[in-house]
Amino acid sequence: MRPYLTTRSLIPENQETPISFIRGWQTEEPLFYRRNHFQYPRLPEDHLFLPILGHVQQPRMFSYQDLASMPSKTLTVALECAGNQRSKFDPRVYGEQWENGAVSQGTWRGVPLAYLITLTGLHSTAKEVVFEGQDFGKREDLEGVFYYGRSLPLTKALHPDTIIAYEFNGKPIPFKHGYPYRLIVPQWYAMASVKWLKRIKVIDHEYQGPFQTIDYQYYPYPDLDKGKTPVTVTNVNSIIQQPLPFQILDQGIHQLEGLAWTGLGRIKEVEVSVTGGESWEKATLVNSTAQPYAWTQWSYLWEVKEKGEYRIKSRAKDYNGRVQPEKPFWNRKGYGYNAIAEVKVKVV
Ligand SMILES: Nc1nc2c(c(=O)[nH]1)N[C@H]1C(S)=C(S)[C@@H](COP(=O)(O)O)O[C@H]1N2
Ligand SMILES: [Mo]
Repeated sequence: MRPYLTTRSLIPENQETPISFIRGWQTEEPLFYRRNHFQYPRLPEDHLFLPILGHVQQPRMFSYQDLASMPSKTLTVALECAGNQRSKFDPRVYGEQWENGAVSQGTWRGVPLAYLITLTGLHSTAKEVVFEGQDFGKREDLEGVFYYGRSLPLTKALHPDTIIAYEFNGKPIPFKHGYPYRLIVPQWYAMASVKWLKRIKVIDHEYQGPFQTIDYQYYPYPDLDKGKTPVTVTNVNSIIQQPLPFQILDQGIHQLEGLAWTGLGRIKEVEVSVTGGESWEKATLVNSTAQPYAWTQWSYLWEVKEKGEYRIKSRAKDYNGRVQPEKPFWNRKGYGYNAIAEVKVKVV
């Protein structure tokens, strides 16, 4: 049997990738996780035109031909949903109950937004850039209808690797992943990478859309809005792909395998414990320096002589000194889970 997506909800479609079975550099479309707040949009006739307007000197409308003829960048980027592994929070929290498959990696080609902004110019009052998707619908907590929209501060919007993508893994972006244009924001959790871009608007204040100010905020207290902070940069994280949870293994040598990624710099080290966290050994990193925004594969040869139950753990560190914690940072909406990964196995 071949691996398949696991459905968390059908309307809207939320499905996780079979991450234990993903090898190599790119997650192909059929196995790439899907995260949607609304039903898929119906694209209007003018969907190939992308306007940039607002606090710019010269509003512009870009056609597909315009974009395809401009200087482009091709980046391999691990996209992780901020709610990935939400099901592991204790006490439990509301929201899609993702296990560890709301993360995938693709190669995106597109035009740096900074390049497009050189063509429109900016007003001195410009503060944020708002990205609006074509998809819309109702929310449980507010009256009315909302488009999916997010903003970026100017510094991140104008980062040379923030791109308006029009290709995924060498082809036009698949419809479910944002055709024809998708914002790709490397290093940030994937809520920032707005699909089905409808328009881009430069504003002179802080964007107040609900996917910015209500969702994708860390709420540290169970029932208070106090102390909320926005979800932005992806935490340092790792997972164990092999062995599988509760796998039964023979005595002998086994290759432990997994992935590690971070939104700040690069992965420096992955440590593995086969003793439930008492002792740690360094794993071997594959391609840790190949692409700055891609995940790193790790492996470790484990020789097990004694029968019994084992708790295998992995812990990643990045070059910014961040390391996966023992316990996750609990927050009311369940974002940013990155506690040390664990898999229990039995050796017989
Ligand atoms: N227009 C639009 N963009 C969106 C979303 C959405 O619902 N609508 N979901 C965001 C979230 S929360 C995630 S995790 C990623 C999921 O991207 P994928 O479905 O390509 O995996 O898209 C982001 N961009
Ligand atoms: Mo997400």
